[in-house]
Amino acid sequence: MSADFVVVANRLPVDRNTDPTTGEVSWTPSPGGLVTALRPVLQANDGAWIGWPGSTSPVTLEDMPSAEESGLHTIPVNLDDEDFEQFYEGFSNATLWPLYHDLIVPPRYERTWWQRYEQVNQRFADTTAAIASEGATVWVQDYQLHLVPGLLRKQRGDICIGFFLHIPFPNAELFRQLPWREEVLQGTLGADVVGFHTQDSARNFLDTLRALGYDVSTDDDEDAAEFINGSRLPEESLIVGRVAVPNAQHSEAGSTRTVRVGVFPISIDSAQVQAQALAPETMAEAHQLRARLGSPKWLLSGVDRMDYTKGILHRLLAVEQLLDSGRLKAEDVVVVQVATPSRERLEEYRATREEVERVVSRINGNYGQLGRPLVHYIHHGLPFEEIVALYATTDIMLVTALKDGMNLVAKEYVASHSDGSGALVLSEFTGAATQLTQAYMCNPHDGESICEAILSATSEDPTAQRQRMLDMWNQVQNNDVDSWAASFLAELKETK
Ligand code: GDG
Repeated sequence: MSADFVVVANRLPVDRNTDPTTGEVSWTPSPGGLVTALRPVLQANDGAWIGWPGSTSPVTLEDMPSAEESGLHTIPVNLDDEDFEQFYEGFSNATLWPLYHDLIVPPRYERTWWQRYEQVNQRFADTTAAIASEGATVWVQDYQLHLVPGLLRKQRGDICIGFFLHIPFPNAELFRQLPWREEVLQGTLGADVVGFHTQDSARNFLDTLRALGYDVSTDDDEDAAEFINGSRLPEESLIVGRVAVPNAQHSEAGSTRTVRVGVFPISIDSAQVQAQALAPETMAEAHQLRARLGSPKWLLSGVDRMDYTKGILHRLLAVEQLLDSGRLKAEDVVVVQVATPSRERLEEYRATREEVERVVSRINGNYGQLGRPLVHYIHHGLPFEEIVALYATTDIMLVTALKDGMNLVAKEYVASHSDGSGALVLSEFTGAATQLTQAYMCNPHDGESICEAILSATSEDPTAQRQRMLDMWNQVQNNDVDSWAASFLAELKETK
């Protein structure tokens, strides 16, 4: 097949299931904001999604669900065990992830991982080059695929390429640690439009390029501030800088191509999450859940992947500090922490889990009663319906990431409280903090700051608190994932 619009992402939006007794293979859609937003564009343009099916057993195109079954064409790129270890766990998640999240744990620089990253990126680029029709639009997603835009442009000068980074881009000093910094930048600059969640990330990217001698120009920053506060139409995308790069397509010396660098804060399917939260079944489930948790005065919750960037330990220590100091009474509080398993073979992730579990058990040991733990901790995924019921009944949502590209949990919580109930404690180090400015902000590196944000949420005048939530709902409602995708794609179209 050939497609006019191609999304390239590390993972396909479908999960492969093998029946343990019959060995029969089936596929279930893995719904996410990205696929929801892009499905209409994919369908209107006979589009395709290229990605890894999620298992290291090889999958052929014939094994994939038909477009009728899954609602879109899915094209597999296989990873074997070594690819998984070196490209995915290694270079993507033990080199780039910690480097881009400001060295919360030290990044590891391994030449074999880098070589594997190059090879796997080449495989993604080759698959894309074979699928994309003449003049197609290709949208490459995230840090696992930095080299794809450059590799693709070498093969296919006719196509229009976008690249979006879902995680933060670090400052120039940090990024320069990466032994393969030039290659990563050059790969990314194969795109026509490079997008980030925040101005900070976009500026870091441009500063890095400037420091390394690239020809960078930047736009008016005042416009940028206006957009972030939501006063501009979301369709008006925001380009904050331009980079002139040599144009390999033209033989004349000095011919250049312009790469636009912009801010496109991702969002959620706001109306869908709101509708789900307001559905009678969800309301009933939320009610029952609260009763099962002992109908506490204050229900505080966290929902995260078990990742050291999310500050799960920091929020639990803050709750413990509030209990120890008597500022919160154990009989008034219940905490729910859902921490879904993530990257469990990496040592830092195992250590994070152990630390979190130690503190959960210490708090419960000190403050729980028989049949009434203070912290309810779940280390497995829950159906999204249950997550929304939890959001709906939560009085204070704790989003205390040490560093986060955006953080969709914060937006999902706001969309589950469109009536103005609830309160959001939000780390200033999330992308979401640039948009949800009415949250109770905290600096998660300072335990006392988290404590104060929680106490403010328990004590502020209810009318003021309601206004905060309504303002944030207004922001999330008017800037949903559709407008995010539309603004990026409109920018990309303009470069054609
Ligand atoms: C990366 C960036 C950026 C969580 N537990 C369960 C569950 N979830 C869902 C949430 C939410 C999603 O997972 C998590 O999204 P985040 O944005 O909070 O975080 P990352 O996974 O780290 O995402 C991040 C994002 O990319 C998008 O660009 O915002 O900064 O790090 O949707 O609801 N869903 C279900 N069960 C769970 O137990 N069903």
